[in-house]
Amino acid sequence: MADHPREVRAIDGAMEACALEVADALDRLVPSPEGPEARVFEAMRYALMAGGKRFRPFLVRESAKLFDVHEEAALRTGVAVECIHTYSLVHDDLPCMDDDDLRRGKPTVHKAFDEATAVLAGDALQSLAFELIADEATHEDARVRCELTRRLALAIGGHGMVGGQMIDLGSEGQPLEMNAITRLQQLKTGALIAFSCEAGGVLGHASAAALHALHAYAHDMGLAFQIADDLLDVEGNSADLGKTPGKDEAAGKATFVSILGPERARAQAAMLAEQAVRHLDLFDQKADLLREAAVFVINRRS
Ligand code: GRG
Repeated sequence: MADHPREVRAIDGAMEACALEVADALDRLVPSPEGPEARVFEAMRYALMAGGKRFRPFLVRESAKLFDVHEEAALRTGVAVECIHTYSLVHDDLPCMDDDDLRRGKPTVHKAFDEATAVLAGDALQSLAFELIADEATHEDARVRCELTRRLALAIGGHGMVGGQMIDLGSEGQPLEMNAITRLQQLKTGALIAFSCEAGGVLGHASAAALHALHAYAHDMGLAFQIADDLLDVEGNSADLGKTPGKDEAAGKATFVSILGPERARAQAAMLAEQAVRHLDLFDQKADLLREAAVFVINRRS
């Protein structure tokens, strides 16, 4: 897929605006450190406020726009997803998992605080996400809040993100095949990306056909995102990435790039991005930023 500089600039601006809104909302919705338990909130805020692209809240916001969802509903749901994503990064960086010192350009939470605090901060970020989604301020319809809760729990549990992480931890030094890597990545990173894309539809009482289209879009775009991540791990630098590159190879992990090689991996990511865009055909121009997001994920540098 061709890279259109003008369109990429459009999404860059939209993502920047979204990231600022998310930062404000995080500041408003995440409790301030107070009392004897203050340290866990300090660690949560440290991890959340370290930046990041806020790509998942952006997906919630753009999918919600398709169904004219109230902005605050989308923002609160996006903040919940960012809390889950940040919890997964905090736990993934722990010595018992990926053992990383750098995340989003800053010392990881267990380095800046300590391991026990990092575990607890991740746990509390997960709880906070569900607290936000279950709150009436997110949506007046309790069935919508239940459906979001159910879908989020599925996306991040043993048959979702945690399951993917389990397979990943067990696969170091194992010669995984394409199908196995695809499933691992669909669970580890794809499921939360899919939740983010579908959440706007759930908030907006979307039809089954619209939800199906968003799921198909997220499936292909999520895999393209992961292939780009694998390429960045090989070709990126820690200044752009804000994390240590080369970890997959050092850990002997099979990735899309180790199996396909960089050129075929790049071609596969471009094919998936084009396919993702086609799944949005039933939506009008309101889906244009989602269309651009599929191109953004394969051209990103961090
Ligand atoms: C510990 C339960 C548990 C799960 C961890 C998602 C995950 C599972 C680990 C993260 C490891 C990793 C680097 C995966 C690659 C894809 C990914 C999630 C990249 C980081 O997401 P970005 O690029 O990061 O959206 P920012 O910092 O921009 O938010």
